[in-house]
Amino acid sequence: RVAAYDRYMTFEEIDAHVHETVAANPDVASLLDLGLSYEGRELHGIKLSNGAAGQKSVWFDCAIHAREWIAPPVCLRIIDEVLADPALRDLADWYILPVANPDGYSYAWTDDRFWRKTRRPNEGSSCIGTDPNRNFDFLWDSVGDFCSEVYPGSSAFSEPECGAIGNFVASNADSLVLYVAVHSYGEYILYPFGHTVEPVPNVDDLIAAGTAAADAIEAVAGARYSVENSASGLYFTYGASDDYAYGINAVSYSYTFELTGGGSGGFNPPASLIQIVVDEVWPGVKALVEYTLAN
Ligand code: 0X9
Ligand code: ZN
Repeated sequence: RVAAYDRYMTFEEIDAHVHETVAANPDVASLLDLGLSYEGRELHGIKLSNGAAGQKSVWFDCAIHAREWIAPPVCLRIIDEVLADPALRDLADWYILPVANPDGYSYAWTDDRFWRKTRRPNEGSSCIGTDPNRNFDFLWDSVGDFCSEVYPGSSAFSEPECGAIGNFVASNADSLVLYVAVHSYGEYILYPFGHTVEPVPNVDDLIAAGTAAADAIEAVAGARYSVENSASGLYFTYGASDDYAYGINAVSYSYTFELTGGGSGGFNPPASLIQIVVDEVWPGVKALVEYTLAN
């Protein structure tokens, strides 16, 4: 059962799709159950595996930022591809979380198309939510006020969505090789860290693997994505998910994909772009996984 790529899917549709996909493919797919969001929505993804013991694993999450609707289709496309190709399941076990911030994603459908944060109220303020990509427990820093779009929360992992991902990543460090957070926008493949431009020890490997992904995208879509250090390519950050996964040594390869923008402000690409984006990004994902598992 293939997802829709000609329109955006609601959280309920995506969640139903996840459950149907697991039910229809019991031999290779199982539910990735990370618990509940603040408002009680399911943090449900999919594990795809050949069932062999001792496999390495790779992680993808999408839409930890509520308004980045172009991201979940990329996660769903990864699921389609890995279901269809046993060789991909022989490479690694795949963990894919299509909507990492379901409360925010749902609010972006019902109330505010450009909502970014979680939906947990902040005590003593009328401004709601925390930037989940500043809430991870690696160099978490209490900067900014409640109303800031990058408010990091009252403490590291104050947000259940972030704690759930962080806990999974930390407790699967033995098998995990690659962590990818899928965001929009800007057409970047970003590698750690966000708090310093100082090169990390395996920066050459990070750049080589990221470049393999960018080259695979270029082969189908032309030169588009640039491979950059988060801090120098974008801006300085603390407490981001990719830096957490890398910083606690859960993975040796960690990235943020910033997909294509388009439409108002870049966060609202027309639905006609979905198919194009998933078609061009998948070869990059495949190349990245092949590279990181071989090195
Ligand atoms: O600022 C972010 O969280 C990401 N950009 S977005 O426009 N999607 O909000 C970039 C995060 C990159 N990773 C790190 N800075 N560690
Ligand atoms: Zn984002």
